[in-house]
Amino acid sequence: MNKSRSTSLLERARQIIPGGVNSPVRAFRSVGGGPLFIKRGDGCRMTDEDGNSFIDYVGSWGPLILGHKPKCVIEALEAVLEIGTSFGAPTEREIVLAEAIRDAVPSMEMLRLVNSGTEATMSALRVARGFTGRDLCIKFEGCYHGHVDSLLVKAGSGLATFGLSDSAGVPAAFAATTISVPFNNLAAVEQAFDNYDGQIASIIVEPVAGNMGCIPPAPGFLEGLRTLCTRHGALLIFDEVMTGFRVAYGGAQARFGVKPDLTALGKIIGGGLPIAAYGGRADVMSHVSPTGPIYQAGTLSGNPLAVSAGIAMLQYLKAHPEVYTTIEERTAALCADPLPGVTVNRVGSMFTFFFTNEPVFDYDSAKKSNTVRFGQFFHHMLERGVYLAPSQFEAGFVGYAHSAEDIEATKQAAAQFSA
Ligand code: KE4
Repeated sequence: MNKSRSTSLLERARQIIPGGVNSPVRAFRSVGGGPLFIKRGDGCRMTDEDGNSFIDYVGSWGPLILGHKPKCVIEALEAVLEIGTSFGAPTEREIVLAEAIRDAVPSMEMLRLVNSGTEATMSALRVARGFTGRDLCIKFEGCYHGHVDSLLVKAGSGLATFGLSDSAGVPAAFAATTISVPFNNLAAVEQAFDNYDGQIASIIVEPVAGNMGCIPPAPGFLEGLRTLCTRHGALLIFDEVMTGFRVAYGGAQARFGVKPDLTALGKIIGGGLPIAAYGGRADVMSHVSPTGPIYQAGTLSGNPLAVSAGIAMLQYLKAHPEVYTTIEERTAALCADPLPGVTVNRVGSMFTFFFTNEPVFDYDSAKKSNTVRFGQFFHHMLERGVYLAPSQFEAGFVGYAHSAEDIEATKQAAAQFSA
């Protein structure tokens, strides 16, 4: 595969952008080799600067549930350009999008639009602290909620003790406000509440983990978190930036029937444009400035460009429920009959091929995967025109633009790999 233009562009990019990328996972560091520089996307395909074409299972890390350049979004963007891109003042469109989100996710009685998933989770965390008057938060090892200082932590020494900074530049004091426990481990959560009862403002969880690879909630796990939060007066935050409008029109909370107090959304609600949202119980959100003492703001929050794309996306998904049945069927087909030595986890249209024979139910079990073999598989597939997420610890996504033929071609390419 000719990569000469990507290679030269990477050298040029590295001179001015750290690692040549605007987000670390794009650098292919965990699979080896250099990233491909993409020229365009069309439907389920991307074409790189050397003219190589790929079936794309990253989909911009989740937003592109309808594939690249869906007609509904492009038409909405073309239309809104007539009136402008940003005003820094309220517009009717923001109400329309907020109402569409609440219609799909009724637990979000009130919400605020922001510009990234990180902003959404950071704000939800602050709201939980401001509402409860407590400082601590419980998160789960392997779950990622954006680059929020206090959430860039790795598990502390004990099972349910304070986190340790997992990034340079994060003060230990910030990390110490987060208790990191194993995903799918309710006993560890109960232990944390016992250790720090009355001090825990929230639990934040990816209801389906996607950032250590795809890991479903164990039966009763989400229900258990709901019970514990209610019992201890903490707020349950579902980080649905990835699962929102992905695993169901109403997100994981609809699919699993568990109602959080706050939800963070992103990715799909922007239709590929930068937009996110956080929200939940009206009695909680009414504490957000200017109606309450919890401050949160954003210059481009609710800008008409991104909001118009989001409205078009959500209106399409609401009007076409067949999107969900189709992508679920296509992903099930893709994940059927895995290679020897591969464990497949799937929820709806998000999936991960773990290179391990063991079940994968938390971060420790995910880390048993053979990341070298995954890297070899990744490049094997890339050479055959299939673009997977460039890390064992990421989820892949099937969108409505992936045809049955694309799925079959992908399976044929995988079948040629000697596990
Ligand atoms: P952003 O700030 O990247 O918009 O969203 C952060 C975020 C929050 N919550 C969840 C559950 C997420 O998956 C993310 C971002 N996901 C990663 C993919 N693993 C984005 C890819 C990247 O970092 O470049």
